[in-house]
Order: sequence, then C-alpha cells, then structure tokens
Amino acid sequence: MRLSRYFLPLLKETPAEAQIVSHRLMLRAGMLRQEAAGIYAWLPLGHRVLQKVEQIVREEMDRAGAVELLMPTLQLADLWRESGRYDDYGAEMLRITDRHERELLYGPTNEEMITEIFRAYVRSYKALPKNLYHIQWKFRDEQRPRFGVMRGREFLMKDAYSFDVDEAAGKAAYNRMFVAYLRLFKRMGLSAIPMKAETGPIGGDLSHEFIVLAQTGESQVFLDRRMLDLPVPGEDVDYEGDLEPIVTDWTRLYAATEDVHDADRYGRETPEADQITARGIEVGQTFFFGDKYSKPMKAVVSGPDGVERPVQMGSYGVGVSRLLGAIIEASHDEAGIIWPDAVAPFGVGIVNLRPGDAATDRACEEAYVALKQGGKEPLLDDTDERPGGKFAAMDLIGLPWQLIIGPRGLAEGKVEVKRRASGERHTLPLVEALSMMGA
Ligand code: 5CA
Repeated sequence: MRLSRYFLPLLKETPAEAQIVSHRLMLRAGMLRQEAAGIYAWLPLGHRVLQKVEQIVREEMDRAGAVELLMPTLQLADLWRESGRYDDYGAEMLRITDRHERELLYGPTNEEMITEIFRAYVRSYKALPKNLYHIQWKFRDEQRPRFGVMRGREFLMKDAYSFDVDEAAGKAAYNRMFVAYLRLFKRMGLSAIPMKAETGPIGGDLSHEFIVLAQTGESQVFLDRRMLDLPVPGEDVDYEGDLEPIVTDWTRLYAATEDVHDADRYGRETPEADQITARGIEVGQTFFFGDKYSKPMKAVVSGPDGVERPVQMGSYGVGVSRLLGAIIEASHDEAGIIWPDAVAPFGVGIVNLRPGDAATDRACEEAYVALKQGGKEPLLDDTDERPGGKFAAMDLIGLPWQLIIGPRGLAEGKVEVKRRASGERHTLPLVEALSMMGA
C-alpha cells in the first residue's frame, strides 16, 4: 500500500475523551472513529488489524474442530421467550419493532438462535459432537460504555456453541475450547490466564474467564504467579485425544476474578511470595451450562439407548474487537503502538526520505515490490511530509519493521532498518535489509 493513496487520518493532539492508552492510541493512529457512545467506525488501519485478529481466532477454532457459520444480528423476541431470557435480559438488550409490529432484538449473544438451528436438523447422538461458531457484531446497551473498544455497545465477538450427548462428552468439548483459547491468545502475543468466574446471564456452573493482566483492566484478579510460566500447547496438540491433563495443569493453581475470589482458599493454596493481586482485561469466557437452553427449547437427541434427552451445551466467547485494545495495552511505549508481528496491519513501513529523488524513489520501489512479493505487506510512505513527521507516524502506528531509504545512505549503497519493538537499528545494503526482514 502506498500511503499517498491510503486513508490514515492521524491525530496530532491526544483526544480528551480517551482515558486509557489503547483508546488514545487507536484514535491517534487513525484506526477508529466514534460514531455514537460505544459505537465505532473501523477506519482502514483498524479494520486491517481486526481482520488479522479474526483470522487467528478462525484458524484456531477450525483446528479445534469447530465449524463456522454466520447468524444474523437481528433476532426474533419470540425465540428469546422460549428460553425465558427475553424478560430477564433487561435494559442491556436493544429491542426493535419492525413495520409489521413484530418484536425483534439486536443480538447480545446467540444461545437461543443456535439451539433453534440445532434442533431443526439434529435428532441423533450419531451426529455429535458438534461445535458451531460465528464471528459477528453484537449489541449490548451497556450502562457505561467506555475505554473505546474495551467496553463498547456494538462489538465484534466470536461465539462458539458445543453440542454433546452427555456431560462427559460436553466436558471434553469444553476442554477443546479451553486449549484453543490458550493457543489463540498466545498467537496474538498475549498471555491470557484462565480464571474461575461467575456465569452471569449466560448460566451454568462451569466457567472460565481468560484474562490479560493490565493496569487498566476493569476487573480485579487474584492469581498464583506460577500461572504465568505454564507452557501453552503447540500447534501439534491432539484435539482428538484427552486434553484433561492440560486443563488440569492450567486450573490447578489459584486464579480467580473478584466476583468469585475466596480469600481463605487463596491464603491456604498460594504461598505469599507467589500471590499476585492485579487488574485484568477479560478477552474471552467459556461456559458449560448443560441443558439450560436445550431443555426449555426442546433440543433433544436420541442416545445409543434410543432414549431422547436434551443435548448438553456450552458456549465460548472471544471479544474480537476488545482484543485490539488489550493487545495495545500490553504492547506500546511513549511513541505509540508496538504490534506483535502476527496481528500487525502492515509488516514493514518503508520511509522514503526524499520523494522525487530518482535514486531514492527507485530503491523504495524495488524494496516495495520485493517485500510485497515476500508477503510482508509493506506500507510505503511516499508523501511529502518532513522526515521527522514520517518517523513519528511510523512509531505511532507501530509496524514491526521500518525501512528508511534516503539519498545520503544510498550514496554509500545503504539503507536503514529499525525494529520497532527494540529500537535496534542497522545500516546495511538493501538486499541484506530485505533478508533481515524475511523477504
Ligand atoms: N454467549 C457467551 C459466550 S459465546 C457470551 O456472550 N459470553 S460473554 O458475555 O462473556 O462475552 C464474550 C466476550 O465478549 C467477553 O469475554 C468479552 O471479551 C467480550 N465482550 C463482552 N461485552 C463486551 C463489550 N461491551 N465490549 C467489548 N467486548 C465485550
């Protein structure tokens, strides 16, 4: 992408309304524009990162055996009356009436709809296990939308739903999602700790929140320091096999949010030196709730014995749009964002220090083509902005590599490479610079 043709409206001033660093940086880096309280337009740079995050979530869901579909944002109120949640949900639910006076709602989650889809087609245990997911916009009319994408009203969620014949199989499905979550957050450069949690309006009695530690997090958490050193399963993890040992490893040590914190247990189980009290951002939550929806909604399957029973269900959410805020909270400095490679909107920013200078333009072009062919997604700053402004912009938008090309260096056959995260710089010939960046 050439910056002269791109749409990257950077802000010089720090917007007054943004209270936390990720919100400030997303606005300043031209990723996001607020359209109403808790409702945002995703500008091109933000949209690119959102798609990267979404893709990692998708790959890890698929690897764990889940199957993608797409459900609508609008749902019929009558569907929610079947489970009894229409009245329970309260003011957080955005209720809409269409021209035929039919009551609709903008979905805050999809347990009812997926249960309705399942019961329409599946009757036998032989079709199980099944796990269906989608990545779709949700609406919750939060009392206090704040911190940008952290607590929005409209936000992007990945929600997966598992269906199993009995509780043991349901628990195995829960374990697959648990392991997939460990992996997908790690791939985004995050350390997300599963913690025992309340189940709230979703229900059930088994639930974990996946929490990224950050000073600006909304929840207070208590955990055993040793949780931070646990190994995350690799790509070769066997989702067909028994994952209970991994889940046990990750749930053995104490880690809880304030809602379910048990100070006595914490004191007994965690040596004082290992106790961490911190704040955290909830980037995902898993639930196992058995027949809470399948029973009232009559989603039944016949078992091997021929007897019909309500299907056992769980649901598994990831806050896709919230993750962008969490990643920035975890990875930034005074100059701006530092994107982990896996989610960076572009891999390399090429800074042309003297547009119009034939040799500089030529070298930039050569680098641009080579990086593009190497799959490195370059962003070429070919604008007339002064070098100082270009450097500041590159640091602000946080691409993993900067390739700086100007007439003075080229006279000696050299360009400069800067690694955003470490600030490390190298002056070297262009071919060597390209291979250093992996192109
Ligand atoms: N149906 C279940 C799981 S599929 C569910 O809705 N779970 S949830 O309520 O915990 O939401 C899942 C994830 O969405 C949360 O972990 C959080 O990361 C994200 N999320 C929830 N509310 C918001 C919000 N207002 N703004 C941004 N992200 C949110």
